[in-house]
Amino acid sequence: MFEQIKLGYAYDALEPYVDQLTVETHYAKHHATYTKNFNDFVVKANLEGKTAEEILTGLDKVDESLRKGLRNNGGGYYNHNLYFMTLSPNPKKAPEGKLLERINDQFGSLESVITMLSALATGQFGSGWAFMSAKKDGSLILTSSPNQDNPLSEGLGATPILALDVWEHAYYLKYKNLRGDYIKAFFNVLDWGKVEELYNKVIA
Ligand code: MN3
Repeated sequence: MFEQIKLGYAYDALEPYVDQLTVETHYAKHHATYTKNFNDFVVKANLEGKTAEEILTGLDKVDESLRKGLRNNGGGYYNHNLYFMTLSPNPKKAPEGKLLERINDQFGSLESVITMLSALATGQFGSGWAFMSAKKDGSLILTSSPNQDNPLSEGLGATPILALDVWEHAYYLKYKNLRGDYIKAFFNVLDWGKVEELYNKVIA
């Protein structure tokens, strides 16, 4: 059984950047529903015991009638776990160590990564996500995806370590049509310490 991560903060803890009602609805309704539906599909597809990563990278092997449900709900389960675990009311404002070195080598600076991710998130037409993902060799990729897809289900050979949700349910109650303002706010509560921890796990 897959379970939602436990939130390490109260629903109102990300105010004023992400409002209480949005966090509560997003976590307790949207994420909870993806998780329930994912578990139902996992049972139907006889995939119990596999990790979410294994399922999302192996979608080509499952019965076609179950593939879309696993892709959408497995992605929804996985992406939201990543999203909620990397947000914090007391975020570390920049990574250190290997992740910072890699960012500087590949993209020049943390500011340019934030600018590029913001552009990907702004430019994602309709519902979707922007991701920073890491490959085992330490390289980073910045991408965007529609729906609940991610670099695992897209077969990019990289593990997401930062997930920026730009579905309207992630911001509409507070920011209405101003997706750009929400994206700016997201980076105010993004915990680079957690992103760094996830990066170090991928390259270990
Ligand atoms: Mn969402």
